Amino acid sequence: MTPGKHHIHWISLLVAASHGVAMAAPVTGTWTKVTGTSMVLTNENTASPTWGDGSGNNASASSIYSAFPTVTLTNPGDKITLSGSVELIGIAGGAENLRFGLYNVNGKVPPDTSGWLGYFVQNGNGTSVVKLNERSNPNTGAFASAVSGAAQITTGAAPGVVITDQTYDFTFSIERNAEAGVLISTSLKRRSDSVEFGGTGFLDPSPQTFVFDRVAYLATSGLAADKLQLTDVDVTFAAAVPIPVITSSGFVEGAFQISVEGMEPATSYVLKRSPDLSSFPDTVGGTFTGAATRTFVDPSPPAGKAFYRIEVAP
Ligand SMILES: [Ca+2]
Ligand SMILES: [Ca+2]
Repeated sequence: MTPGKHHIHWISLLVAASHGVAMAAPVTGTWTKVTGTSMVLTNENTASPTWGDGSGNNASASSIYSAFPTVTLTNPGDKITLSGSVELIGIAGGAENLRFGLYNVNGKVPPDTSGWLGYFVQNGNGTSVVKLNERSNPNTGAFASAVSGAAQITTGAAPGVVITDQTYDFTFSIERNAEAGVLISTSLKRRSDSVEFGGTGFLDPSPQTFVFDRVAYLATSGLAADKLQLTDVDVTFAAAVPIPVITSSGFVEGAFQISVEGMEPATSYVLKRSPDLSSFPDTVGGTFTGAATRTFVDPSPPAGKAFYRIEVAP
């Protein structure tokens, strides 16, 4: 059988892009007070800092932050997600402006917390919309300032009801896309009834940074909080799994070879063959695992024609 009698019509990879393993990464401080002269911050070396002591307006007009191990969104699909919950205690009924976000310290040395890059959201309240802001590069403003060094980039729907003394679950995620933009998605959802006070999303085509190393919160004087109890603050990084590609294929001394790069070493792959594309009933060789590159070989291709694809092994 000579190679000229074979007709290999179609070769493909049956794999899907996906996120790699994402490990929970509690943000255990040290949580640091930036503003709020009399505010009492405790549990500052845990992922559940207590912000304010519960006395009248103790947490009003105050802000806190923590560092976390630097996350860089290098590849399309890389994603950072902040999550946790906050119980609001002793807030004013008509209040708003709980702010939170993910930042890049941008070379600033404590106690200087101006000039950070990144994004933060301001909660909506009643008929006030949610606001998402991006820090300007460069800037000299405070990290949670919406009037200095930041630009509002989108809004989200007003919740339609007033924010109250309850527990809220929050998320704030930033994912790099293939065009070197970032997709931002935020939420601040009241646990008792799922009313959304911080929901918005935006595709920023011009990020000022892909590096994040700070999480920070501000409670304005309008919120008039006595205390905010944060619980299980977490920053998780999910690295994108590279998409495998076929780099070459062809006959070598009567065998048909298919070379692949970019496989996930922890995943098993197998070469499958079809006579007619209606299904791929033939398994060629064993499963392969343990490396990113591999040349799959069919030592005895059938006469006539054949179709091949490489699948993730079941
Ligand atoms: Ca109060
Ligand atoms: Ca931008």
